[in-house]
Amino acid sequence: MSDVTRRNVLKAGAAGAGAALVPAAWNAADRAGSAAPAQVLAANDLALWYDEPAGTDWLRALPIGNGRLGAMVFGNVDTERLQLNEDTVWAGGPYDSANTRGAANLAEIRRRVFADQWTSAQDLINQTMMGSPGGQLAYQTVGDLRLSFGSASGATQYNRTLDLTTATVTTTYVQGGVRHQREVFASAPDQVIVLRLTADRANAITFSAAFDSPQRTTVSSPDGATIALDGISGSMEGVNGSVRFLALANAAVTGGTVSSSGGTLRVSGATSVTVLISIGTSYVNYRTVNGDYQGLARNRLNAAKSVAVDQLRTRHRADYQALFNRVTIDLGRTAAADQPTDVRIAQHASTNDPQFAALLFQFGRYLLISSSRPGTQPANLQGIWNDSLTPSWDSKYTVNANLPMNYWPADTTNLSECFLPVFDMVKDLTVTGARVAQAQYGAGGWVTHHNTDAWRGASVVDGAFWGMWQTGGAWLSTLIWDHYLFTGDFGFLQANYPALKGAAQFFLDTLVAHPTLGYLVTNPSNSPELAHHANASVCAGPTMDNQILRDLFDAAARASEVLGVDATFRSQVRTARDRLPPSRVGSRGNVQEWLADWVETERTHRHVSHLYGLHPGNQITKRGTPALYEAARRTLELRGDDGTGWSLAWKINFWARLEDGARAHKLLRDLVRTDRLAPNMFDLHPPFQIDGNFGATSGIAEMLLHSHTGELHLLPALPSAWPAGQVAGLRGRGGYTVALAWSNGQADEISVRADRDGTLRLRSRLFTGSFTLTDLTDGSTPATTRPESDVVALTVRAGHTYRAARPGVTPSPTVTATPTSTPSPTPTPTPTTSSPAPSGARATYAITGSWSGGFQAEVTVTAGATAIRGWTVSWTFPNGQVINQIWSGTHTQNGANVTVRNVDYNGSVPAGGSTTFGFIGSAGGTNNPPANLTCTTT
Ligand code: FUC
Repeated sequence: MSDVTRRNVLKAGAAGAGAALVPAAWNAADRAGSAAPAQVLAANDLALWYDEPAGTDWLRALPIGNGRLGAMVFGNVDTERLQLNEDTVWAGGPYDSANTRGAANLAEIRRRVFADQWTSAQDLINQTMMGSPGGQLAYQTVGDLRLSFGSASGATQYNRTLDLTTATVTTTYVQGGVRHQREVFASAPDQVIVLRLTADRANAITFSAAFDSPQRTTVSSPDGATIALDGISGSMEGVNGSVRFLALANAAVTGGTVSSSGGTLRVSGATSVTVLISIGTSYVNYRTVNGDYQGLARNRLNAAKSVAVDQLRTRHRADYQALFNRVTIDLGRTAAADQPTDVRIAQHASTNDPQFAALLFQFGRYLLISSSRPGTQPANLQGIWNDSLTPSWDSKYTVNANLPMNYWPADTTNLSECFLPVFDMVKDLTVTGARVAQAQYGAGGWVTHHNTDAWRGASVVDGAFWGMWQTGGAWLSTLIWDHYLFTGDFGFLQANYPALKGAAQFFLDTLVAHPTLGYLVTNPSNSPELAHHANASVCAGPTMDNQILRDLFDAAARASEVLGVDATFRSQVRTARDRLPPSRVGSRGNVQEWLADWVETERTHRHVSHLYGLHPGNQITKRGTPALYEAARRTLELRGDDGTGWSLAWKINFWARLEDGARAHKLLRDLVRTDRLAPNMFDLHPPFQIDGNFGATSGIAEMLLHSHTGELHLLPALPSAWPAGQVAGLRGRGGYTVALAWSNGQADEISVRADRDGTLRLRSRLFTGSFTLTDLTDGSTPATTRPESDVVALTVRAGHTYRAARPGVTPSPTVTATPTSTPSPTPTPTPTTSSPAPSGARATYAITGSWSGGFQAEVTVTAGATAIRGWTVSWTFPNGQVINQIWSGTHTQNGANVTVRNVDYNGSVPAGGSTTFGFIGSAGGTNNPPANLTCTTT
């Protein structure tokens, strides 16, 4: 099958294989006299709730997750179904995606592009530049755990909720005079899914439970209270399935009996039951798949079994709330919030329901916390929730829009550490992408095209029309710098600078001078997925590439300055930057999408890639580039408001940056429709794609706070639909945590906590009238300058909170409480390396990310001239640091002394090769590197 045909099949797959994720047209009628359950009111309406079970509809089931493990909870009275995921269960196995025929044909491909022979250039790309395989591999389901309770008849008082304040799904009903309750949560600290069943009459709980799966699996009963599902991921694209996994479910009962045989668990006459679900996989990293998956599953289960369920719950909540509670938002409440969640979606167009925007905002934060934690895989196209072996677009990582969008809310909504899996992935891509850079472009550095997967495929896939886009790795690398602007984490910048530098190096090596315009341009590339002439997307120097590369080169240069390294490279990068084509206004008054003033073949295409510079970038701004800014508005008018879920979500962000609250709010309402939001609030491309959820959360944050132009702009795009409200805990670049309250569409009070010393510029209409400004930390009145009528500038000090208010406004506790923040981490010292073991192997310890009270570190074991079979690394923590979670290694910690071994992971490393394990630790204050770092090998 040709690659182009293949892509068409993939597209059809959206309606075929992935059809389960496309809801049948659905509706939900107003419930007369409806009132939210007490639990929902207790959660301050931050809960999804329903008065009916999900039945067989996956898009009515409710997601839980701990970053790694995920489940969709159906809440049926007769059969509870937990559809299970583990984020490393991917089809296939390690592969090298580089196509060695590429480099030899590049000159001819470029010639054809510059000669406007685009489709013939595409033909040659399809013949010589496609990755091997020509498509990537899919994220896959583990299977289901089903609990059969018997008949549902006679059940009354049914409801189910997903409480966003506790990350718990609860199902309750009354049957036969007994009130039953099921509570399900996915614990990050204990790495298990917990299903707790209780009843208000003794000995009332009876059910049987079994696993099933579409994967190649076997089921068994390893002991009298446990069932097991042992399987292997599917083969795909000619790559054999190689991720082994073991799911275990164990039941502990009070007041009844439990037994297990033949893969079926039987609980009879219990008063309460705790079912623990543990999953281990053999995926170690993108190139190693022989981890001890059974040991991992068993160890986690055994550890959790020794913890009382109340303790599991307490630890889960504390861990989750430490993230979730950082941001509070209140946009007002109307009676619309008394209806079940599906009714609210179905009625949204005809009701005034401002609380729904707050719910959608917090749901996005919930999903990010639940699908992306330090040490896990990044959130993919479906986060971690997927019931299929052949999900739409493989449920992988699409880099030309969707993956970056997933992480837009990470820093702005104060979930900085949830971002870290992306940087781990980028680090992997610097290796696989370097291979592709070398083989296909004869270039240094690294490159990634429009998609990647668990194996870190970096080549061109799906055909030239879609895949021949060079700036995927570049875009991902800009996130390194942007993340640093929020956190000020020097150690993070230092650890990730090689990726930034390598991405820039690739373009220093591959940009070519345009034959007539003289600019340095990418060739071949495209403006994502859009034809400029019939069947031709491939071109040279599309606007999006130029904008991304300006950001990349700026980021690489500034990072090298901050780190005090690579002065020559820095000046090369700056010289190249100045030769990139500028963004231009086209003949229709729009931003030109390509170097030439072409008109797109599809006028309302979902991608609006050439406005990257408006959002997430900052090259098109109201006050900095007024002509382009107007052109951006015109571009959006020409494209129209319609689009897929993620396209609508991006447009919310665009209109917020255009400071048009009414239009941003209109787009938000467009997204809350039954064809764009499922009953369970999952965003619909359709089918389900999680980017729209994350994009919407980001968009709402962008309506309330901007920080992309060197100032904090408060309420830049407040719609009249939210006349009064409060938000606290949003983050701004520069290391600011912001809270504010408003009424009549105007800010009443603003508080800003600074992580770092510096100069703060605040823009708000508040400053056009009289106002007070106080340093709440020392009670002083800071001196200000007034560069513009609505701007104040002041010198701020690290750790101080500043409050500006209209005179007479009573301080609101939410706003004036020192907002939770990510304090500036202490500067991280350079990585520490052990002296060599007798085998010549060494261990290098580096901190790769820090946040309030915690940090992520990686230790790389590099073999010397001799191959090693196994390793042990030990060290002493000098400042009371504690390891909470570790991956690709097994650890013990006694006081300050840590030992990590490759017991559960294969630690063999060839001569000169290396392997890395990582961990998350807590650090109260100082976080100095370890003493006595040693590496011993076998
Ligand atoms: C890009 C988009 C599609 C979809 C897919 C996952 O190809 O153009 O709309 O989001 O990624």
